[in-house]
Amino acid sequence: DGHVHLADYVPPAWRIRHADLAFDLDPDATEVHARLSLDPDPDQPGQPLVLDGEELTLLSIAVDGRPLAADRYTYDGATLRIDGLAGACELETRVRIHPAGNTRLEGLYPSGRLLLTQCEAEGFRRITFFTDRPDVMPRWRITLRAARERFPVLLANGNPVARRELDDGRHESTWENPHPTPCYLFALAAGDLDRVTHSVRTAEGREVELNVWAEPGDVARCEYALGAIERSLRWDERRFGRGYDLDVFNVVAAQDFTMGAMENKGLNIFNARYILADEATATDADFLAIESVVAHEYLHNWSGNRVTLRDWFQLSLKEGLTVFRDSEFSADLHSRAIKRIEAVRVLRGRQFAEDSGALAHPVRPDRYREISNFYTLTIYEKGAEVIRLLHTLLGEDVFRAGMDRYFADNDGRAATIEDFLAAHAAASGRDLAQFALWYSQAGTPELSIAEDFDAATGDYTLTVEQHVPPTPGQPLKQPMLVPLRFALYDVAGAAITAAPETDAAINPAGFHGVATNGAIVELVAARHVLRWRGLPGKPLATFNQGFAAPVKIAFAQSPADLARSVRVERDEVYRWDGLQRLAMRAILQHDALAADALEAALDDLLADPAADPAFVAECLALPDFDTLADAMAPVEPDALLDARDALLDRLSRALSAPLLARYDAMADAAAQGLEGPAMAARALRNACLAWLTRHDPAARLAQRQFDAARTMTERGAALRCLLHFGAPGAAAALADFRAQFAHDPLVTDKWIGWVVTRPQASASDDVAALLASEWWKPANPNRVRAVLGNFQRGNPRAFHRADGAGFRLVAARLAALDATNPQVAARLLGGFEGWRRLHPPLRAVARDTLAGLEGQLRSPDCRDLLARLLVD
Ligand code: HT7
Ligand code: ZN
Repeated sequence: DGHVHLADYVPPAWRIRHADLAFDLDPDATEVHARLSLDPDPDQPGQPLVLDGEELTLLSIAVDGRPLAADRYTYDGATLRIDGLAGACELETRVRIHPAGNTRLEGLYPSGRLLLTQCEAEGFRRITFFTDRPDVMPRWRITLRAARERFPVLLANGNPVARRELDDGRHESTWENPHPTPCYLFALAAGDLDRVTHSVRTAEGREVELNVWAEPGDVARCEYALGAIERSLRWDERRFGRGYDLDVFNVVAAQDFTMGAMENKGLNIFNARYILADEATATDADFLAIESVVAHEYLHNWSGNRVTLRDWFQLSLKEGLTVFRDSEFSADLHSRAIKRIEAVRVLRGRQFAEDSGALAHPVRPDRYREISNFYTLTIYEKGAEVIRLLHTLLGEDVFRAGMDRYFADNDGRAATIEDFLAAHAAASGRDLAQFALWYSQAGTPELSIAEDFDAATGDYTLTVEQHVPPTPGQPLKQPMLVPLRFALYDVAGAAITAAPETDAAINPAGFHGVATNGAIVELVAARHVLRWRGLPGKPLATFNQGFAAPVKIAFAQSPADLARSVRVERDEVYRWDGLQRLAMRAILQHDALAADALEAALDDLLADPAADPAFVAECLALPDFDTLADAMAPVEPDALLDARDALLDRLSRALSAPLLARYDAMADAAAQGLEGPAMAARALRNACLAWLTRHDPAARLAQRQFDAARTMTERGAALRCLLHFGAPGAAAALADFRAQFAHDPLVTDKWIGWVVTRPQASASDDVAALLASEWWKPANPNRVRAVLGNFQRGNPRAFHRADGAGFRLVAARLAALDATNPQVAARLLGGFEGWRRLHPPLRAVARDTLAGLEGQLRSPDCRDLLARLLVD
């Protein structure tokens, strides 16, 4: 059926002990000479050698120095097969490839004047014949040769070992990577690159040269990324005891890149948007994203590279773990609460939608047709949540012991999620069998909590029921192990510390009950009862502080109690979440009491000098479309967005005085600088500005901020307000901004993003105009995301137009995009994942749009997605 199945795993019949590659680089015809030292698996003798190879022109082939006769091998365009090899041998192939014709940005491809590679997941087969799977891990020697003038810098994995001049103006550079490394981590970069550099001595005493490379005009904007590498290196030493293991760490910025960045061993290649930054061209959010992606790729050196994957089903073993690690890095360096709130926003808005849509899958899928379609929010973000759950269950010290054990036991190996859990089970002495369901069951667990208070006896009970909804291919689910944080407060707001009764009569066997700190109950069954006896009054219960468990909670509570819990509870994530819930009730249930309570709470927050301005800004950001849609069935986009707008209008009008006061009072604090307080001040000022502009038809405040801005954070937010509220000065401001940054593709992506997210149905006309303009560059993934990705994900009003114009705008581009870059096309197609939850008329339009794509999309990526989207 075209699927690869987890259950079918068989170790490779041949191992590659060493790979020696030599490249003669040329955009039009690159020759790759590979010498592979091969060993047969003694447990699988007599197997043919089968190597992957795609779009390769085979020039020569030899075994142990002797050319191989044509009848000794076959190549069908996908695999090279050699029968009758007796034992360990050396295979030598020479192939020709055509980088200039590579629009898929997989394998070796041009970006501007550079030549670069992207091999994860299965791109290395487009470079040379190889066993393109992660459990084949040779050591590497890589030689690059190219014209010196055109390609003065030649970089590859590992340490540089030799350089020399050749004839005809060419030169050669040789690299050695002594660590066993799968081919998906192979990389080279060649071209006219400049760098910023900094040397550090690691805790183990190794001198390491850190370099960030970019096209010459861009290096001035690489300093921040360079600093972020050093911070990541230090943090991994401190928090996980992990050191760096080569003499150089190179990072290259590329304008054309399908994803965010790639953790190739010793040579990370980045989308330029996650490297280039200064205060004039990058926002505060950009700086934080750069630091976090730099950390993510750096941290992969242990979680992914030193310990790699047995097969692609284990993808979350490196991605979920590395997202957990990078989020801890950011939390340790900046505000833990803000980092968590932002992660929860993404999780609840986007991952929960994935989990309840047509493309839902477990953190470890058990089959796939196209692995590129599994670089998802579930693998990354939910995968990180599962690691966080383990951390919550075990505590920092035991978790660290488990991680040490995992790294020690699996260093240099291709591991599985079982290996990971075994290390933690051994370190903690806990049975993690039920916990493992988090990896195999898709869907977001739902907890329904009911309370009962008997005023006569003072007995208080909480009944907690768990339900995991059906998902494609998984109709029935078992209860998961959920560590549920909770607290009870008395009428005076003091915490009730007594542990509940959880006796055997009312709880299932194996129930762990309440952890010793009294704050966590480990749910293991579909139903639990917690009982407190003899309380003097009805307590106030709060749940899931820190959003410790990635679950949905339904707890019937009055708006007044919810608002009181936000005042009583100290956990900032809970407090933010409580306000979000009031907003959801106001929007989705038109609950006027919830709206009143929200207004009062925000009024208090705006007046509270002790509140972190960044936190207040988070509270002013009402739940987004995805989060609201997840709680509505069926989804009526216009009704939902009208109700959201109505609440925003009401709140911003009622709170205009404190909003303006806060905006003005923070002007000084928001002046230049990347320190936390300055960023926080800008975040809150910009949040206030967006609310205030709703009732400022001339948008005077936004215009003033635009004219006086010293940073992109201020200028960009002001321009966005001018555009989104149709201010009289919007067109002139846009023209001015566009001209100022015409030469900069990343800043051009920004204004395009603000134009296409104007929250009116007519924004689709602006998108159509952009698609017909000189700014539409379909070969550049960042630009495709700027125009179509932002429109689809960031403009729910126009994308969901009742006449289908929004859907068609995206769909009409898919066939052409699919022919050039299937992964970019597949991302956009995946943006239709929620179509079945739309209300009937719009659902019919979506179905027709998707059905119309059948037969038009040729790549395995898009065909797989389309089939999953349309299956009944
Ligand atoms: N590990 C990297 C994944 C990635 C990728 C996957 C498919 C196609 C292109 C790609 N570029 C990068 C990124 C990361 O998670 O660190
Ligand atoms: Zn990653």
